[in-house]
Amino acid sequence: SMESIGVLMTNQMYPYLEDQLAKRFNLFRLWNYPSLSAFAKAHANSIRAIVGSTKMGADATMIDSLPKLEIVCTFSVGLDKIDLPKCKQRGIPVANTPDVLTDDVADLAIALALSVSRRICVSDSFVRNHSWTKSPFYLTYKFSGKTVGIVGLGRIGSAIAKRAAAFGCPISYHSRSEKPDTGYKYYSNILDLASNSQILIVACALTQETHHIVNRQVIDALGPKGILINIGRGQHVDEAELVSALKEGRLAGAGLDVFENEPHVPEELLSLDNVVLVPHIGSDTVETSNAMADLVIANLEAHFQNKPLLTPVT
Ligand code: 8YV
Repeated sequence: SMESIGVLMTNQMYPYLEDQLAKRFNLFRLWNYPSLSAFAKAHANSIRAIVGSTKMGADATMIDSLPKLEIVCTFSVGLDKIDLPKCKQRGIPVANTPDVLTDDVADLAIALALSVSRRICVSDSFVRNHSWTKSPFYLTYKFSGKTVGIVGLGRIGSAIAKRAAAFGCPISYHSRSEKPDTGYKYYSNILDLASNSQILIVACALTQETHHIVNRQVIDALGPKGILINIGRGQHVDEAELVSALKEGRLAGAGLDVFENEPHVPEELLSLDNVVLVPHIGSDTVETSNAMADLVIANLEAHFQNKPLLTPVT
């Protein structure tokens, strides 16, 4: 039985995951304590595992304050909130939740591209506020056949490419290196990708190299008819530059699941009708959240049974 093993959850994520962790382990909830240091003072030596999320992962301070820490799991595919070099230095394995969320995040990217192009949200309001009885809705733009540029052709980027290809969209991508046998056009420079795309979709991991990878130059290369979709991380995009480009008509529209300072969204975006804004819901379906939670549990159990992790981060 693993009931005596201390596991620290960094914040409230998903009730099913919390229930399952509480059933199997000695679960500690960091949010019930006034601070990390107050928690560590009382329980540091009890904690052998951290379960983190995109809201709060495991930074160097947290890792350093838990001397018995053996494993870090994150309820996310993204690893940007985990100090990986620190984990490596301490010999602490890390597990995330790849694959199970790929379809949902790719679906949302396409949904945002369609919603921005076809003005789904604005036209829904148009019906609800009775505007339709006064005039027809204005014309929108096609999504099918538009050239789609994908930043990051990993699991999620590839799933987006496959979907967009089914809409007849020619696909290009940018990543650190060219991938073999994709059938998609590769650009080693994101500016060239943006110049040759009508819709640019950000789907890479957040690292030092990809912070603000979409800057003013990239936005201007995408141009006044271009649409930006971001299902990666808010920090991939220089948000202030995005806002001014949208306001000044230097970019046609944007569909955003992620923001630089979540849950805060720049006030100026809220009044723009050429943007679709959703609250970081890429993987938030019942099916996928359950699968992610089960994967977190399975990784923890594997670790404490001295078995290989299911989804180790290497
Ligand atoms: C969140 C995500 O984990 O996996 C990621 O990296 O950003 C999302 O899937 C999800 O919203 C649960 O917090």
